[in-house]
Amino acid sequence: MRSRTNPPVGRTRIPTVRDEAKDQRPRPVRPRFALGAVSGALAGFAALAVAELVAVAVRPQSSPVVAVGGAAIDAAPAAVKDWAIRHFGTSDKLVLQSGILAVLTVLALVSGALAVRFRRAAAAGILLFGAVGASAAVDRPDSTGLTDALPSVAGAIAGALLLYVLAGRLAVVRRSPVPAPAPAPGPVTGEGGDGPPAESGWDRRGFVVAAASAAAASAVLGATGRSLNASRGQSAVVSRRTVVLPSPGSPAPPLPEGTGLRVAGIGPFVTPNKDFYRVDTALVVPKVDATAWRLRIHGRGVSRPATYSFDDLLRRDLTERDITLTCVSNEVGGPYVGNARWIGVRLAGLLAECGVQPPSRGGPADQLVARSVDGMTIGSPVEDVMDGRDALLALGMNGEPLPFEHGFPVRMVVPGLYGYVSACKWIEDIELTTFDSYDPYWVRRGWSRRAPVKTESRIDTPKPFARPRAGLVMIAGVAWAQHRGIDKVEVRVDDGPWQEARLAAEDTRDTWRQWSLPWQATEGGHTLTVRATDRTGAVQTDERTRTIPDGASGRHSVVVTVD
Ligand SMILES: Nc1nc2c(c(=O)[nH]1)N[C@H]1C(S)=C(S)[C@@H](COP(=O)(O)O)O[C@H]1N2
Ligand SMILES: [Mo]
Repeated sequence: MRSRTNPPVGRTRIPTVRDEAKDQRPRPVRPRFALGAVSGALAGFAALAVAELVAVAVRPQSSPVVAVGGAAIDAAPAAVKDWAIRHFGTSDKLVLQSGILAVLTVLALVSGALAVRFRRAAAAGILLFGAVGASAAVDRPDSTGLTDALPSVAGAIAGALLLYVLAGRLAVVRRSPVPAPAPAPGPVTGEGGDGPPAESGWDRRGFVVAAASAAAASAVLGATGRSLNASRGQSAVVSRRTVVLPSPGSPAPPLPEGTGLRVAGIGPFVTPNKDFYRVDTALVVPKVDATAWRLRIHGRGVSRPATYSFDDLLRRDLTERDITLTCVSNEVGGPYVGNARWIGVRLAGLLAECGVQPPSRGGPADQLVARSVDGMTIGSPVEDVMDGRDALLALGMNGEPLPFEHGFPVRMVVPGLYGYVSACKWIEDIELTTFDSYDPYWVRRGWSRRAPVKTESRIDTPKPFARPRAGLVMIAGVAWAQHRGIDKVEVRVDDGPWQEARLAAEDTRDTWRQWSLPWQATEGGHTLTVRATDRTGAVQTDERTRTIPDGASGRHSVVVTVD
């Protein structure tokens, strides 16, 4: 079969005005792949815009990009996710969404190019992408049902129709080889003064008009949808603004003098909320209305299951504590650790009220599974939560209600355990169960069931590859071993002896400690290494392990060149 793009000269050609103006040189029929690709992109854009608008009526999380992104996060192997957190940090979600948009763009361009030849099939392809988005949305753990499919379905139908129409405008109107003496009727605009319409071979003006109006309409719909989605959750915002945190019955002891060292390059002892690291799987931060929020406690050995409102918790005797939170994905020397003053309800008291006994006192449940409004599940040892440590259902962080990013209205915080086994944000359900019978979210993805925080230390200054002047240089940083406490920090220059650093005052054994060591720096390259010893006498191991499955180990080193 001959290629249709290269018809034999003189057999098929599209006469144009220019043809007539010049000689009757034949001109091959060229499928307009580039314009097809543009149509595809417009169709994709329209689909997302319509989906965004429909998501306003359903819920922002049901929009296809968010749903597919969420599914991708859940499906990604632990190593990939860990890598993403480490390399992109808090912008990992932005990178993911941009990646999804890039893939969608390519798919749209290809569909559009194909539509020039296979109009129906390409339109059906757009519907298929819609089906993928719809099923991702319905399958999300926080899905509210089939309605979550609506944004993807509506978007796909709009996109498919648009592609079908635009590709129709691009379709070549085949004419006989002899130029028609008079304008022929056809699906063309033709009223303009630019020549006989049918002879242009395709509906140029119709295409431009349809494409431009589709682009404009999509931009308006999409922008409207975006801003409406962004302003959703107003009731949650209002409910947060009206929270007044009572003064705690058990306040945190005043910070001792000197918990924070005055060394440039080392952060404050209490991490401000705006600087506090954020690690979670939520592409859209849940906006929970505190007045409608409930927490249910139930499960094995819960003789008195109960449901609490936010006001129920606010009215209780509140406890305030400084607790340092650490992410299991924090590499040696990494930034995913922060210290805050939390205020909330002691979890042990609440559990006892519900009749829960820890395993050491014969309770049948050894795992407490916290579930969030977005479907995250986080499992902590019941024994740890009830052993007397300050495991909190936190309502406040550094003197204000929890920021939405950090779990408003209520989250868990348990000293000594990594966040993924303790710090459930946007919590709404606590189920008492066993480690044998239930694996929560991260455990299903290869992380350990139990994960106490490892003894770690970090050099904050000098920075890697810094070029300090010879002479006195302050080496300083932080060390943490929550719930055991830090006893000693030592620093070694190159292969020299371990030198004991000066430790800042200890707040509690649940918080990190700053340290510093003055160093008479001599010219040349040097490697600075730190190690901490916790109060059980355990020295931070030299053995390097990855973050998976239960947290990185090893010692932080910084290489500097002294001038
Ligand atoms: N609902 C929910 N809670 C969550 C997570 C999450 O993805 N979803 N991530 C956990 C992890 S891995 C950590 S380290 C802490 C981080 O808390 P932060 O973002 O307030 O620092 O939250 C924990 N709680
Ligand atoms: Mo984490």
